Amino acid sequence: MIVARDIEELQEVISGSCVTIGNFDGVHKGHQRLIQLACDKARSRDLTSVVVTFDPHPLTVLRPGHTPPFITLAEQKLELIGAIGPNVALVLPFDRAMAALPPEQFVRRYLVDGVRMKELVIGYDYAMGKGRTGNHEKLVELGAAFGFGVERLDPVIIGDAVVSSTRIRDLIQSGDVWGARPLLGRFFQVRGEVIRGKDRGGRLLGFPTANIGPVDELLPLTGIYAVWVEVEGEKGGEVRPAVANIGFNPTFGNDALSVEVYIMDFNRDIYGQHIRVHFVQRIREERKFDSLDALVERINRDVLVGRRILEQPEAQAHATLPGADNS
Ligand code: RBF
Ligand code: MG
Repeated sequence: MIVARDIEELQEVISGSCVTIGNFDGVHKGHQRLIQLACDKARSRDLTSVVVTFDPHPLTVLRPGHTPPFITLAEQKLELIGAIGPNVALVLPFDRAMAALPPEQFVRRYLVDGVRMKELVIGYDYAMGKGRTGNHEKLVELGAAFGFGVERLDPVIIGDAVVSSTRIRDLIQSGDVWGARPLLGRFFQVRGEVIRGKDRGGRLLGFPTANIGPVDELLPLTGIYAVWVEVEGEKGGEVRPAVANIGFNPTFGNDALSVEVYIMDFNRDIYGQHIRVHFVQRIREERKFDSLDALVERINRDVLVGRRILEQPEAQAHATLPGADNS
């Protein structure tokens, strides 16, 4: 997949394209189907498949300070899109000027002149441009004028409701990471660098934890989770069974929020390394314990429960593959 950030890079190489466009936060089952269809359609018409998306996410420009936390940051989003197999990802830098473009101008500049679009595939609720005036009807009209076809897909329904980024965010923020999995087609993942924590997990409790540095994306509800951890740079992207705690460590008088993982059967120093945490299932909420012994005893049990969860076949499938379809 070629990743381009402006249309000049592409004009020489594309003679006709099938495009899909969106913010694609989470690259969920609905997005996956859209992108897959754009790829299939491109192949059958001898067109270049192009996924158009934006960075930063338009909401950070349109509603600064009021954006939801995102399910995927730019880097993971591109990995997930790339795994589906389009020829090109066009990542347009979104700013106020772009936001102010009427749909006809956006379509002409970026899609028709930019990537020579012949076919456009959009989601059921897609609308572009100022005031979302570039809806399906408008795009069909523009297609007639500029010479491209428009196909609108039905929503993907899982468990009686439409798959949407908002629904997935709600599930994750309520701790139901297991429920989010079929909608994502993979486990919800958080990435970060291992930073120094309070250094009391190993010393005091016998459970050293890797604390993850400032996490910019969405975080699950506080609590204890069964997770898979990938340590960057390990051969073959090995995944390790682990339990995570997202919380304030109330037993020690409420620190700042921390995200930490106790990796089972592991004793390497991984400070400064990047890790990926795949959230499989929530085990319990964080509590204040009356003694260190009581906390240690409970963590021991969490590890056993975590192991048991991770042994389930559905908890294992393809946990390492960024684009994997685990549903
Ligand atoms: N700290 C708490 O105060 N309450 C808890 O319920 C709690 N549960 C934990 C469960 C696991 C699996 C792990 C790894 C840690 C947990 N901790 C909990 C966090 C513990 O306080 C922390 O690891 C040490 O304070 C070191 O930072
Ligand atoms: Mg720690």
